[in-house]
Amino acid sequence: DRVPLKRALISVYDKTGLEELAAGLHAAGVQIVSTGSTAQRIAGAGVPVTEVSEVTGFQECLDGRVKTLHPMVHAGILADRRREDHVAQLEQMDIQPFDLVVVNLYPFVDTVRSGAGQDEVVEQIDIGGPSMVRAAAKNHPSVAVVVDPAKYGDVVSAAQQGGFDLPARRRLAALAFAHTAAYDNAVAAWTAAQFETDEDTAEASLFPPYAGVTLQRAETLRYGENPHQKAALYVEDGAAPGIAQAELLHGKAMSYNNYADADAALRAAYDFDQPAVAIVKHANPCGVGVAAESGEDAIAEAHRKAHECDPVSAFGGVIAANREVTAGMANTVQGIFTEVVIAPSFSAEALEILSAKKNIRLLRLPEGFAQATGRESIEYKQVSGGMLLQARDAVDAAGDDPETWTLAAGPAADPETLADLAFAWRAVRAPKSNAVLLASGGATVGIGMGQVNRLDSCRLAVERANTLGAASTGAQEITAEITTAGGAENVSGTGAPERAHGAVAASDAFFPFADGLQILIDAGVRAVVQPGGSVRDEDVIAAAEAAGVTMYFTGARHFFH
Ligand code: 93A
Repeated sequence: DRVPLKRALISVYDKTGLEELAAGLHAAGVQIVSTGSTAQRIAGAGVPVTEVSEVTGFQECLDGRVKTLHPMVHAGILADRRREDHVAQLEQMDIQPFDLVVVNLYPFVDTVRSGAGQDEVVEQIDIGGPSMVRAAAKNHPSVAVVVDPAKYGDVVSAAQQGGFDLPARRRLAALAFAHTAAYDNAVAAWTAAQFETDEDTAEASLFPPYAGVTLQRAETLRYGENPHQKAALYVEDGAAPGIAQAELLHGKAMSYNNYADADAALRAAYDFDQPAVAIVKHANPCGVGVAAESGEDAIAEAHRKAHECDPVSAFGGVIAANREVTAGMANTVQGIFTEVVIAPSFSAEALEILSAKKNIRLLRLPEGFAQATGRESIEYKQVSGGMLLQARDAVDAAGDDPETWTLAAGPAADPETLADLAFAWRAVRAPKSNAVLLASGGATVGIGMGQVNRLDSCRLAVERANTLGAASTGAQEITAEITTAGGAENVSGTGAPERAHGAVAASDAFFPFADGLQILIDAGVRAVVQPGGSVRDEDVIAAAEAAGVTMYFTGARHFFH
């Protein structure tokens, strides 16, 4: 089922590898037809080439808008060589068939990104290129189509070996259709956005009528959230680099849950400017810690603090660091069963220490990740029958800066308390709502998350602060205990410190009643930060005042579902 490559049509904007391709095809006896500057380049390399205008009998016109849009070209691509009537018609009309079409398109997306004006962008909407690509892909029983210079080596090999076989032509056709689909998606999204701007609804232009999201499969995963679910990783064309582009430096392939948890851990760790570590289990942080940039081995210190919050849950966790992983941090992590460590980099020594563990996955973030977490990006959430879009949440809303907070109750916080409140406010964005988080000294000490009422989140935060502390039992000990006993249930908190006492608290949304706050106050929390804005704020303020507890209102909310 091979179709020998006798005649090729080549029309490429990106001339990467063109000369080698043309020389290789010529050497294999393939006749080459080509457009304007592509033909020039081929001829320049000393390879014989026929201008497409010679084939069509028409000069390129309208500044190149019409080059290949001609029956001599399209009938040559579209004739089904298995059909006698098609073959006879070609002969009748003196049209020679093409066996190979190599095209890449005008750089539409790059032109949009360059900030070019409308007319310039419109000129980069390729018409003839996609027409040839789609025609060749449709006629894959007779024609091979190539849109990616990375495939030129395969093309030359195929030319030498009697052409591509049918399965190969099918795969190429699928890639080609995906390529033109992505291209048209980008054109549609841009055009819609222009229309919005014209209507002076620039704000809505973030969400054009047509979303234009193009996803390409990057990896088939072993399974989904559970072993009986099929799953794959797709990457978004043109998206800012993220977890989907991270590089696996060591360990088994990432699982579906690993990806989800690693993304959640990054969200938490990258909310901080100072060195920070977040440990995630089941998409929620079980510890977040920061350390002063100037400190000795700051990232190891941040990890130690994050781990001490809840060593029980940290067992089997996913760890994200926003600085290079050092040997110091690696030495601690290697003693704790950990699924994934993700960071911008690993020191050579850290990589060696952690690579000694077979079951850990080490991931390096793609270049430019830190800059990619901004508000300009869009988040999607699938709902049945459609998709919700929103601007990404970031800790840069009006009200996130402690300087803008209003003192609602109690004495103004001293600088140390204010620093803890600022930390808690950033950290509380990461757990799923309802979230209430206790912190002390740049570390979470108790996190209540994912509850259906805020009261339960307060109870959970306090209970976890007072039962899961590492200080009494020791992280290693607990880890060992779980490893042998096989479950967190077997770990008792007896003798744990009352870490809620003297801690500060943050709540991701306002307290609807005073009862939740009262639980925190009764546990000895000394300062609280929350958005404010409840109809019962007066009751909440009165409870704080009565206890002499400091309370700030931010005016900003960070729900996360
Ligand atoms: O302007 S077009 O839409 N009209 C055409 O007929 C046409 N044929 C090929 N663009 C067209 N092309 C594109 O020209 C190809 O997709 C390719 O990107 C480019 C190659 O032109 P040249 O060989 O002159 O560099």
